[in-house]
Amino acid sequence: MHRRFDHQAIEQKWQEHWRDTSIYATSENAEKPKCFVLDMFPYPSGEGLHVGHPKGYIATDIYSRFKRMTGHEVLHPMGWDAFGLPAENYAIKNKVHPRVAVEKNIANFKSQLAKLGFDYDWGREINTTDPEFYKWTQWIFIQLFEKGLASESYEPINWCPGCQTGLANEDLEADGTCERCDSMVEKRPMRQWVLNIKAYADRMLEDLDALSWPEHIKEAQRNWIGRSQGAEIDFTLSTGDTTTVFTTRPDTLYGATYLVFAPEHELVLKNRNHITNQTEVEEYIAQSLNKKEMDRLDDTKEKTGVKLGGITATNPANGETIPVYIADYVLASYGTGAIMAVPAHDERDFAFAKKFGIEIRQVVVPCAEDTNNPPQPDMEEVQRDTVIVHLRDAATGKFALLDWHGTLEGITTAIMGGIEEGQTAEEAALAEIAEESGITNAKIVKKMPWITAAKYCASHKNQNRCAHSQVFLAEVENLQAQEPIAAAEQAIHTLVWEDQENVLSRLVPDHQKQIWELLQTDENALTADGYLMNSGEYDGMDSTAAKEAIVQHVGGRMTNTYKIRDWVFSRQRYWGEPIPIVHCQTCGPVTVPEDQLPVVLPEVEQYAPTGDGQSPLAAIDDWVNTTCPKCGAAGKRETNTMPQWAGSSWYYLRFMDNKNPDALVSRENEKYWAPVDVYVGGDHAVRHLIYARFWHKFLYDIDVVSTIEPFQRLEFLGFILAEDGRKMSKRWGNVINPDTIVDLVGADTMRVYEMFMGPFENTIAWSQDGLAGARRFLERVYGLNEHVLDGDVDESEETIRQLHKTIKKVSEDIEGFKFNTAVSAMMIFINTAEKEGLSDQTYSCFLRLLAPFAPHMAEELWRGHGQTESIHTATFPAYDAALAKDEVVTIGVQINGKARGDITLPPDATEAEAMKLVQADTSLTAKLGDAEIAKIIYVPGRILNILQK
Ligand code: ANZ
Ligand code: ZN
Repeated sequence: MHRRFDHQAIEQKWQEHWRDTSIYATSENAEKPKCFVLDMFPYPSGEGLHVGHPKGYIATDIYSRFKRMTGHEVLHPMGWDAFGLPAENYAIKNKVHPRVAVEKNIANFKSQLAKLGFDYDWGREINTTDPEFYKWTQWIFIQLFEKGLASESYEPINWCPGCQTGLANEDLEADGTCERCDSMVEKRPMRQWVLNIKAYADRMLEDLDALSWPEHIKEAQRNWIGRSQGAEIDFTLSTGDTTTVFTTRPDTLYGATYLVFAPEHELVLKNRNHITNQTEVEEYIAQSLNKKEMDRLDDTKEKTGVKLGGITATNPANGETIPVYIADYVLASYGTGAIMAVPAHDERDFAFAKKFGIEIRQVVVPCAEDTNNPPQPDMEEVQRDTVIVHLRDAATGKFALLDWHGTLEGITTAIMGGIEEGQTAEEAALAEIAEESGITNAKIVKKMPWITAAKYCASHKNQNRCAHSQVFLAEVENLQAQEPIAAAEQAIHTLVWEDQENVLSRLVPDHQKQIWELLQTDENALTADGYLMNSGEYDGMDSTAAKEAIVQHVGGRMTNTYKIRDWVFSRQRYWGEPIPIVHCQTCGPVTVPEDQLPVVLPEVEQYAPTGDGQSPLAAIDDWVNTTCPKCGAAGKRETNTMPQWAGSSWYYLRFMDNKNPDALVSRENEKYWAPVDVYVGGDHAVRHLIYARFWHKFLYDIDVVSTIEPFQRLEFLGFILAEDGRKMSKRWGNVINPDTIVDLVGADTMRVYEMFMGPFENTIAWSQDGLAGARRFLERVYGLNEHVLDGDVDESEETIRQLHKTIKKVSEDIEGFKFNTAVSAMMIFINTAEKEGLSDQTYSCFLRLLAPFAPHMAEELWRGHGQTESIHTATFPAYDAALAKDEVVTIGVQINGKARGDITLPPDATEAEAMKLVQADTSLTAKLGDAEIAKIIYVPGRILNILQK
């Protein structure tokens, strides 16, 4: 008879018991190795949790329980990121004080989390809005200020008209809208606090390599930091000023035919009296200030600009006088806000120069090596000037190609040949057409603006050649007028006419292909590397080598520039940490002394934003007016507050020592717990993870922490979508509340289901059928005691082997965050156990494997089996490697008959098990796509072939 699996009674009973016996309380226990497992702490929204939110919390719960059972002292805390716009906007909308709303929301979150049976040590709880917490956020700000990393700035910043506050670059979507409210963000000049995050850019880049983080997050961080290696070069203006440009291509300096300033550049303002077309210039400046950065960067829009009348510059490489423009495609905030424009080799400059009729001068020759006849290392290189001609028959649209014979057998080219003494390139082109095709009435249609080159070995001459080619497009109207081709020419090649679409594939070697492609796109700059031309003494030098040489020659400096901007750190809103600064007429900004921290956020009547660019705090006179901590004169408090990201930039440290009144974390506790061993969350590839790394490195520099990185390992979680495949949202009415699921099938079932859904990092839709499957599995586990053998009956060899394999698999999979395959290993185990029976001891081992996943049921069965201590403080079973050894084979997986990958499985695995592995392999599922499966051919131990409709 099956006992009824009464999840409600069981779960409630054990949750109370665990709480009463404090089995999850954490201490700094030097006897044990530590493990700090951390979730990205939530912002307690008014909506509460939906079933997607706990996915990461379930994973860390399993991981932390596993670590506890394998002998670690575990820190697995939870807290609240409760400052910031969402809390404040919610409060304004619902007409309650943000503090009251936050308290209520936290209570709700806690009750939701409690139902899931998590092992948090609530004694470590933190809340970023608690003055005892934000005291230390303010303390860090003061340290930053004192080290010169926090300062006031007056640069125009992003202003969100919806949220009525300034924002950091990180708070904007790619299209320039506010990440919170979707309003289009404007630029507004206003006083603000900024943190110099750029000072840490190099270290943040370099230290990424050693982190166990998903590669895509590291890449997102690299891109956000955006280091460009290049040089600064000084140009002299006719006004006597010197201006510095930043360039990634100093090798192209000889091709810089004009200079461009960002319209906002200070030298433009400074030199306004020299400018002869002042009105035009001022109009243009006004116009660009109104443009969004997004539009200014948009390369599909036509370039605009104005030449500065009366001002020229000198190119420091060749002494040439060049014109100076202002144009909004140059941004004031990047590099030095001024560029040397090289239209031949930069797309934006190319488009601009075409429009304004500025000289486009090629200085880099893209050069290909002929792979069929590569240059030989010991032969001398000879330069040759050549022409390459693509000839089109106007009547058929076909192109003339030459199939070569003899030593050049296998090569197919356009018509080509050398330029003789005294010949122009055009004359040479027509002469080659006549010689090689016998056509004398061809006309040149187009001369390509660029010279290209190929290096090859002319073995009959025992020399390497570097052929510089002018490229032409020619056309013939009437093919009748064809002269016989000389016998000597006929012997070395055959002329064939090819359709346009076949030309590219027919051409050999690569250089010929490149030329053809270039011919299709003559509206582009040449951005590739090569060797230099038109560059004085540097002609012929490789462009990479020429960079430093030219920079040195003109007295420039090799340097880096970064995309990452200063972190705009002030918000004109109420619900944030007050910035601990007093403004004094004589002393300027002065920090609040440490013994006066925290600067407590005062109570206000009106906490809605004022919209005039002032924080609501500015209206509270008796709070604002104070005395200067330095000189005692009258002073005014800073009324801007910190951004939402302040508290989360260091909160993980406070969990290590959350009640310490004297330090944000004691040295001993930090030494014991740091760094976070595993950090789990999604959605914060840059912002939070960049800010926290920056603050951590700063805290390292001032000797508060002992590690250079906060989060050694990061596991990125894939989200759970609603059953309809959309994001869960009130808007779509598809939100599932975890409370409902817990009432219906129990927390253990929901936990097992969410882990079994698929690979942890995948985004997967919720399925009620899947949930039912997890429940059936647990019901079978619940009845497993009926298969426990009497003490005098021996367990089968198969059960023993299966147990050890399962222990091994579950241990390794928890460590590797492969929870789905850990669950499936346990499912396979109970198949065997039900069939073969299992010993008392095996039963108790299995319960301990299950405990991290289904803590309530495991505890219930464990105690029912005569145990008096909690299963969660028991030791995780170890396996015997010899018994766990899997007899597995790797078999090929074909999709529609094509080999697409492989899976590793026992030779006797079923088709369903094989398909499960396929489903768990993202590269295979990607190849499978959505097409329905028509048939599966599975030969155990040999092959799996999936045929689709
Ligand atoms: C001359 C040049 C020649 C450039 C060439 C490129 C190619 P990344 O890679 O994004 O860092 N640049 C510099 N400052 C700029 C600014 N404030 N606004 C707009 N463009 C700016 O880009 C660096 C390149 O972007 C620099 O190198 C400069 O153009 C331009 F064949 O200098 B270059
Ligand atoms: Zn003062």
